[in-house]
Amino acid sequence: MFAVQQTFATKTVQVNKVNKTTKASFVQDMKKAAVVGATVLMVNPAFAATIKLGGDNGELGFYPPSITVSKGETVEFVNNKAFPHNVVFDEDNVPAGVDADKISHEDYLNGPGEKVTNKFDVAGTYGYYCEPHQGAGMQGKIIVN
Ligand SMILES: [Cu+2]
Repeated sequence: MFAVQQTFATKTVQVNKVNKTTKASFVQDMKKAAVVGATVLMVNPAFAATIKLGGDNGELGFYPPSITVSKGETVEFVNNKAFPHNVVFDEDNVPAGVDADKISHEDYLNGPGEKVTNKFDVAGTYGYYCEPHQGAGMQGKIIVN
């Protein structure tokens, strides 16, 4: 948003010393800029936390393994070490009405820094695990308030 606001300021200065024709196109530009601004807000939902897939020393786990976020916030899962990993929500441990399959990311994350995100709109507790490392205890919990 800061960059957009700066553009507005620059254009305002220009408009003050030019004619009405330019002023009309400035209004058009303002409308376009407003649309762009709204789009930016839509693709940048409230960001809550980053969870690392694999510990810094190659531990098979999610770090941090348990977090609490607010409804509507987005959590990102970033591939760190000891991949491949994936993020699968436990159908027996998500809030009623939430489809665990739909919010899971079953495709393996194979490269460092690869990420997937989830936006949580329903309050409750979400249990999840990594399929390849479930046996090694790679699981986590997200509490949405
Ligand atoms: Cu894993």
